Amino acid sequence: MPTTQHKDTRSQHAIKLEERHGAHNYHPLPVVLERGEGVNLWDVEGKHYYDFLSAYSAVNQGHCHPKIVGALTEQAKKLTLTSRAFYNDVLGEFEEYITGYFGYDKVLPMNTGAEAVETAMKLARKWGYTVKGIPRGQARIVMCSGNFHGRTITIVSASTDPDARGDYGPFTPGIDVIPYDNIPALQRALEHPHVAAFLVEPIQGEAGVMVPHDGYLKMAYEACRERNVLFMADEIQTGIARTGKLLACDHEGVRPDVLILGKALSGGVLPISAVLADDAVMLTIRPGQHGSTFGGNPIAGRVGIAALQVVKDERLAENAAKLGEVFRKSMQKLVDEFGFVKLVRGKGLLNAVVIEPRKDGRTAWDLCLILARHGLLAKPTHGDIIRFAPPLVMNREQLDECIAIIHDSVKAFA
Ligand code: IF1
Repeated sequence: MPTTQHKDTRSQHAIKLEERHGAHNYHPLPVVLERGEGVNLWDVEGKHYYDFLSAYSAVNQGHCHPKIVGALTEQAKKLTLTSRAFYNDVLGEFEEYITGYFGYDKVLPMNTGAEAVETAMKLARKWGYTVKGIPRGQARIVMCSGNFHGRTITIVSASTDPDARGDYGPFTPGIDVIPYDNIPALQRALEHPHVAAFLVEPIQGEAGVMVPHDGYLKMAYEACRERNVLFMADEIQTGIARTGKLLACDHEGVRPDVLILGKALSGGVLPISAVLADDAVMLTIRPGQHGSTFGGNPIAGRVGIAALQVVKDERLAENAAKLGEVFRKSMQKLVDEFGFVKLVRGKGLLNAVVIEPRKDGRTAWDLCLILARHGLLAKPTHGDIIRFAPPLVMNREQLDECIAIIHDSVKAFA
């Protein structure tokens, strides 16, 4: 028998390289992407996919948006980084733009989401000691079970996910974890006089797109008001038009005391995050007390402005609201047609479908493999949940095509 010379495809090659040389802290779907444009992705073999993850909502504006990439490349040719040891001619403009856009006195720019969450937690403690009068070293921050706010040691100190937390102790003290979507539990936690802040996701993303009951955010905000506790919203995933409003808190008319943004603040071209608050809170941090080498760099400033402009110019919140309704209605039809499709939930274009694992052991992972084969990329989580979150620049025709793909894939899975 002639020996067959097995030559790896380009996909296999790329996967093997990562396996061999990269840390094994991820288990990706076996798709190797090379190019993106709007809602479209192509792999190294040239196969086309619709993106239904949007890099966890970082590319709300679509892949490689020309205005955002244009802002990036123009500024990159001129000045990339000065550090904050000096002023640069972009940062102030960005700060004016973003504070006007979201309606806050001040912004503190960082890079990743986790850094912005850490910043908010430091801000809460600082405010707690210097304004609220909490005895030094005693401040507490209330957070929710099922939360996901990033991966630093302090943030995973608040995590209830054994994978996120396991073997990373000792943990940061001063964090109280209460059940999500539970006002009595919050009220009890807030009785402690040393609570500086309540930090919450308006919809829990990682937990599987857990949408709290109507009125939860409003009641939580009021409970915080009553106790002189800062209401801090992590809108890193839910913000910037994803749920059909500029912010998920807008659905309940809640204005967080501290607003945390990341991901889509750059449209996915580089890490940009930000914490917004009014002077009474933000000015408690004085020069030298917090910072970052890259936070507020000129490229980030130009990209941030462009990314937020695109959201307004292209009416992405309205589009997310409209297409979200269509999407959930179609998924509800799947629930009615296929017994193992348990339910659909979400807001705007942040949605999840829950799949009952099959008797033969196949899970949401296997359905995602079928979806990929049919040309649609979505990510399974917790074994039985598939998150569906396309870029917000999708149009109705594309969505209809995607719904057909999902239908065919579910049928093939059944
Ligand atoms: C990964 C999940 C999403 C976030 C919220 C802060 C951060 C995130 C609400 C930290 C980050 C990510 C990180 C990403 C997977 C992802 C995720 F599956 F883990 F849950 F989006 F749903 N607050 N979310 O969702 O932001 O420091 O990463 O910039 O691979 O860990 P970051």
